[in-house]
Amino acid sequence: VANIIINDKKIIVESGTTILEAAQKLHIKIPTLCHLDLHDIKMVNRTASCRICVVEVEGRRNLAPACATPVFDGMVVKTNTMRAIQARRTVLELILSDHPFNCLSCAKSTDCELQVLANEFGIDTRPYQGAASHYPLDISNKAIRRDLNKCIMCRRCETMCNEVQTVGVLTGYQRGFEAVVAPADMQPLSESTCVYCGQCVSVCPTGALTEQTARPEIWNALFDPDKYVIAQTAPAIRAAIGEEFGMAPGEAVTGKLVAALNNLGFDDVFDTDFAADLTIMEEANEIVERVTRQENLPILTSCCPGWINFLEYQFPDLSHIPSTCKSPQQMMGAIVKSYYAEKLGKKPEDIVLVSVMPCLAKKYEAARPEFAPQGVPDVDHVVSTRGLAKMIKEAGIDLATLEDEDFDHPLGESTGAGVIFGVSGGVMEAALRTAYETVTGKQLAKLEFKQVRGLEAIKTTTVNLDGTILRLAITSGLGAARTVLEQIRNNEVQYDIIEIMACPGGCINGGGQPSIHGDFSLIEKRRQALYSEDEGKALRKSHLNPSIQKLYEEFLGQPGSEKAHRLLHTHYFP
Ligand code: HC0
Ligand code: SF4
Repeated sequence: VANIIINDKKIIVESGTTILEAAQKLHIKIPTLCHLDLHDIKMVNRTASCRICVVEVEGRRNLAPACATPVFDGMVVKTNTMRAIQARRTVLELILSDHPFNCLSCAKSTDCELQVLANEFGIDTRPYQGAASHYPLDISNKAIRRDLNKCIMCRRCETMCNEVQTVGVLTGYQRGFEAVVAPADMQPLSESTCVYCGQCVSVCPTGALTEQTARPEIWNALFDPDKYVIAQTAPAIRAAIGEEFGMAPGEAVTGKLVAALNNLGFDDVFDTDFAADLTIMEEANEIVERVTRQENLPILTSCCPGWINFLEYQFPDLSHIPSTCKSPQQMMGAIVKSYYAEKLGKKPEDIVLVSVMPCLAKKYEAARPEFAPQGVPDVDHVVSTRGLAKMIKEAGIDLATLEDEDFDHPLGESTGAGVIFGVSGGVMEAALRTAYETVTGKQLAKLEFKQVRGLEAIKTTTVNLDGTILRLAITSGLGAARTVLEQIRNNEVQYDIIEIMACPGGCINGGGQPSIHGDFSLIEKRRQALYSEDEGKALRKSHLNPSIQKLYEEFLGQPGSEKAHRLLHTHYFP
């Protein structure tokens, strides 16, 4: 251990601790733009590239970057001397000398870490005028917008893409003034193997990585008298959108979210949780079939478009393992544009379905050509949690003060099993609840499968379903997925069912969620919000959802029927 003193305060810390970490323990704030500590997955971006965190260490001539300097016994640190503050200001001014000053029109405005620091330092002019970068915008795809002119080389995105997700698209490129973090040969993202997980966007401190927005198209649809406009909202939205309106993290705001969507003028507000229940009906059926026949195991639960892209690029030899079920987002689309369109007496092209998703890959998924039968997309537009919060604010609605409202029916009715899809382990648990009861005809004594819960990147366990032992693996974050998929490829492990979510922790930590600015305790709070909502639901098993039962009676027949296959199943790997 090391006895140290920071700003006259004594503390004892483990040796190897950095000055920054020790200062955090003392609640002393040292600003930084590049540092990022992903506690849950034990990954740290420690590039020490921004140099904002410099401090004075007694006995040393040079200022030390707090994020990369380990403490030693007897160390005396001062974080707020004139010299340290002046050095930070100079670094900031140099960063800003090659940064566009268009904060007003930047998508990241009011949520930008560079803007906050510039404001805290009272920087209101550009003291250094030098060469300015002029890179073209990368708007090559539906999900992510890259503006290299706003990149400050913190390399957080590189850590996410290379180390956490192991996709390896974003890397340091060129040197000196020309240096940027970009795909090889400065390709646009659409020509790389980017899976659009959005984890780079989540951690970008500035407006260099943001999302593509469909807000103008959605406003146009809402004000078009000839369109019937429907919203569906993903499980994870309700656990996070309150944060954008100053509500306590982890407060589920389902009723207020529905009220806000009604206020915006949607004709119907449906719940993707309904479609999650529907997915479970089809998927539990497929699981039981494949496990009984011992065919194409493990079965990989459908859901996350990030892993679908990842599998298509990196594991084409495992094309037999994914479930053929579409994701809930796409199942909702298929049902709205068929069953519900018939009920309304409307043509599919006169209905506009808008998905509210915590995920940027969902924008890409909705635009996949296989999900536009006869050229009419099942899902027309996708807006992120952040994007919807902007629309709500734009309309002058204060979500926090709205009275709760309920989803419209029939496609707004859901069970607790649908709610927990938004967290890692949730799809597995929902599938087990239904698979058990449909196979055995018995009632589950205990609904919760706690062994599949939690934020660990890889969870493995077995469950005994009335004599059938199922071997399970649940992973979140694509690096963890790679580890398990490689073990499967090499026949080193045998699993019956696996669940993969591209984002660490699941959709609650998706690339479209409100920024957490490095505070991972928010993810745990969002996780708890969804499990509490599950606990509070009258029905907690997908097969008990009365609107799902009616949908099968009136329209689909049985799970796995020919019609269910035509509308609700798909094949990836083009
Ligand atoms: Fe998810 Fe989904 S649970 S991927 O994590 O399956 O985005 O929240 O909407 O589609 O339901 C995201 C979240 C969804 C889908 C659902 C699944
Ligand atoms: Fe890498 Fe994901 Fe960002 Fe694509 S979206 S560049 S895969 S981190």
